[in-house]
Order: sequence, then structure tokens, then C-alpha cells
Amino acid sequence: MSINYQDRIPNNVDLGSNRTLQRALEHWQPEFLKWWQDLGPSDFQLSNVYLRTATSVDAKGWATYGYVNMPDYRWGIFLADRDPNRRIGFGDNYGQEVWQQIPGEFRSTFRRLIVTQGDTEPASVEQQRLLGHTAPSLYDLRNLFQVNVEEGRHLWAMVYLLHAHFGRDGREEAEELLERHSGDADKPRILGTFNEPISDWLSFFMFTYFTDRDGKFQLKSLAESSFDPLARTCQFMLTEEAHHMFVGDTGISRVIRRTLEVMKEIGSDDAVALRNAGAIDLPTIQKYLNFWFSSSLDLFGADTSSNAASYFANGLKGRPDESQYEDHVAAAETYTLELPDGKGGAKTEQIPMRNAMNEVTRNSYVKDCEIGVKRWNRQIEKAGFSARLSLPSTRFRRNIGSWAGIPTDLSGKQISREEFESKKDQWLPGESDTAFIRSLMQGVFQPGKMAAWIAPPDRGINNNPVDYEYVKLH
Ligand code: BYC
Ligand code: FE
Ligand code: FE
Repeated sequence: MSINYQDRIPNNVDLGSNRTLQRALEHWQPEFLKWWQDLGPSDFQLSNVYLRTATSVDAKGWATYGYVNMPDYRWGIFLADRDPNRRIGFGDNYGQEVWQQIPGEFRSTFRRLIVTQGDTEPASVEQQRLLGHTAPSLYDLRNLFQVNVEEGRHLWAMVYLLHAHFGRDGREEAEELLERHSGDADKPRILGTFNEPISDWLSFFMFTYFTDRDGKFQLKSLAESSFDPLARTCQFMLTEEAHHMFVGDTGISRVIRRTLEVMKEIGSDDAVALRNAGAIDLPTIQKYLNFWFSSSLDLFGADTSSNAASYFANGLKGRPDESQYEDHVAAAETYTLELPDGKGGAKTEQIPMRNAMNEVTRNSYVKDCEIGVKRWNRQIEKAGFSARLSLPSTRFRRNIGSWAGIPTDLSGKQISREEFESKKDQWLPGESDTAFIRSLMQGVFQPGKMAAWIAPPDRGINNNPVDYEYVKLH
């Protein structure tokens, strides 16, 4: 079904045929726009930004490019096309027909899952709201805003489900999604990472690489859901998600490329010399990586979780790419978990596979994270340097799960709290690191010009050159 642009809210869900729902969403729309003005990108609302907008969900129409003032972006409700033959793909109801409505007994659980997913979307926009002022180029500024408007659309995707399937409760939840705010002392966002400040572009690239990638895996899990409208919404969100991770992946790669150029120029990898030359030394990049990777690992939930087991049993939330597994019921399988033994070491324990679903998803995520790290390391190797980046152990700096609050080094070896405190600044961004990174953050707004700490991208957006005027400032 194509998207109806005549409606105030573009949609491919035939919103016009349900006046009550349409009116409820039209009531929420000005509240969303007020939130966007207050807590979306600071300034730049009058700029013309070269953005892609979805005009249909098929391969041809989902990315239509043109200049847009962000408040006029056509945020809409787009679900992937319905497959009339789709069947429940996992859990106790494997093989049965999928649900177009939510069974009463799963209402509160679905509401919680949808609200948690929805909460992250505006949170990330809030976290990124000041970054425009320090963009390293117009190309990057445009990418930031592309990510921001699409996260806004992802909020719409969840709000549609809340309004369409949860009645008054859903409408209240939709309002609260605009009332909690990232980092707010009284009403914070639900998940930890989404309350961390993103005050510089190195953090932004790490966030889009590591945290948007959690989004990819959570959306893949929800795209398996027996609740068909949720599955179809998430399928379409995943097409947008790819660009967000591209921004992170290529952003980090460009920072590294610039660092390697300067290392060659000055013939040294000395951190002080590199910083004096305006480039970011690799150990600092590693510290930012350690921070955002470890924070994002917590987003997968506890490694043994009865919540996860019941989501899976009941068909609410599956494993990412469920078709890769042979046993979609997973009632008899076990999973071997490594837990702290309370004596400074680790022990193994067999747990029912269904209780380990968060850990299974986390493992797939870690493998996906490795791909970028390998690519960045090839870059460093090709430039003739021996330094390497790496992911820290999944035990490092955890706040959720069995390893929460247990001090370890980067390799996952348990250490004393004192040792952790004394070495923390070697592993995570410390005051001098963040002060240095902030000192680099100065906006560069001439077409084609790049800040000195980052290399230009290989190519522009939608076959345009790198020096295209991606944002016309006003
Ligand atoms: N921070 O039994 P568990 C994205 C809580 S990102 C704080 O494992 P569950 C995006 C948990 O709520 C994708 N609290 O819980 C990216 C539970 O609390 P209660 C977002 C946490 O519910 C970038 C307790 O710990 N989508 O789209 O099975 C930009 C026990 O844990 C955290 C989703 O998350 C944390 N990190 O699993 C924009 C999908 N982790 O019940 C967007 C929907 C856990 O004891 N959410 N807790 O009070 C879910 O599927 C699940 O809620 C979770 C947690 C996987 C998050
Ligand atoms: Fe999103
Ligand atoms: Fe995203």
C-alpha cells in the first residue's frame, strides 16, 4: 500500500478509515511538534536540510531526497506490507496464525515492550540536540539531522501502536513519552544509555555505531513478534536503521584515517604530539569505544531473565533472525552461562535456553560490533602501524546482569575496586580526554570543508559530491 500524503499524518495504514484513531493522533501531533521545537535540534530549524523522506515502503520509494525545514518533515506511520501467510515463528504457539490484535493476557507486557522501545527514540534526539553547533562539516550536520528526524519517526511508529491497540492507556503512555527526558533528575528515560550525555562528535559516532546497533538487534527481535503490526513496523524501521549505523561506522573510520595521516606526517604515535597537531590519538578513541560498548551491552537486559523466557514462550519477542536457528521452540535446550563464582573467578551454569535469550541476542550483537573493529584495524595495519583497537570483555563495567558492579580489567579479569579506580582513566575517557575532545569541537559550515580532526567521507549522499551544500543555513 502506498503512503497517503493528503492526510495530515502520512500513513499506509488507512488511517482515514478510522476517525477516532486519526483524531487521537492528530491531537498528539502538535504535542510532538512542540517537543521537537523544545528538545529537538537546537537552532537550525529554519535551515534547509537535504533529507530523505519515505514516500512508500518499497525499495524504490522509501528514500526520496530533497531540501526540507526540519519542522516540516513528513513524520508518518509506515508499516511493511502485510504477508497474509505469515505464521508465528517461535515459542509455544509456533506455526499458528499471527495476531492482528493483542490477546488480552499479553496486553501489559506488550505495552511495556513498546513503551521501552518508544522511549529510546526521542531520548536519542534529546541527547544529540546540541551537536549541530559543533558539526565537523555540512555533510555531517545533514547526517545528524537525518538520524534525528528518523528517530522522531520511530517514536511515531510506537505511538501509532499505543494509540491503535491500547486505548486510553496507550494515549497516556504516548504523552509520557514526551514527558520523560534524557538525563532528567526526576523523569529520566527508561534505559541507562539514553541518559548519558552525548556532548561531542566522537561520542555521537560511537553512539550511532554501538547504541543504534542495539536498536538493530532489538528491532530484529521485535520484527519476529507474533503481534503482526509490531513486526511490520519494526521491519520498516530496520531499513532506516542501517543509515544510522553507517554514520557511526564511517564516522569512526574517518577519525582514524585522519589520525593515521597525522601520525605519518609527524612520524610519531605520541599522544601529546598528535593532540598538539589537532588529531585524536588512538588510545583516546579506544577509551570512547570502551565507554559506549559497555554501556550498550547493558541494554540487552539480564543474562538470565525470566522476562525474556516468557516473551519467547508466548511469542512476544523472538531472537534476531529467528530463521537461522533449527529449534524454534527451544523448550528443551540449555545454555551455558559464565557467572562470577564469588571468589574472584568464574563458574559455569546450565540454564534453560529460553531464559538466556537476552544473552543469545547480546552475543549476536557483539559479533556484529566486531566487524567494524576488524575493518578499522585493517586501516591501521595498511598505514603501517602496529596499534590495534579491540572490544573490551563483555564483563567490563557492567551495570546489568551477573557481572554488574564487579570490577574487572578490559580482559574481564576481576580486580579490586581500588585497582579499578586507579586505572579507570586508562580505560575510560577521563577529564583531560573529554576536555581535549571538547576543545576540537568547533562547527565547520562551508560546503566541502572538514574539521581538522576528521577525514572527508569517500562519497557524498545520494550521488552528490562531498562539497554539496547539504544544509543551507539560515
Ligand atoms: N537500563 O529481566 P531483564 C534503539 C531493567 S535501542 C536500565 O533482563 P527485560 C535506539 C529491566 O527493565 C533499542 N534498566 O529485563 C538506539 C528490568 O526491570 P524490572 C531499544 C534496565 O525487560 C539508538 C530489570 O532490569 N529497544 O532503538 O527482559 C537511538 C531486569 O532485566 C536496563 C528495546 O529495548 C538498562 N540498560 O529486558 C535510538 C526493546 N536493562 O522489570 C533508538 C524493548 C534492563 O526489574 N525492551 N533493565 O523493573 C526490551 O526488550 C527489554 O525491556 C530489555 C530488558 C531488553 C531492555
Ligand atoms: Fe530508532
Ligand atoms: Fe537509529
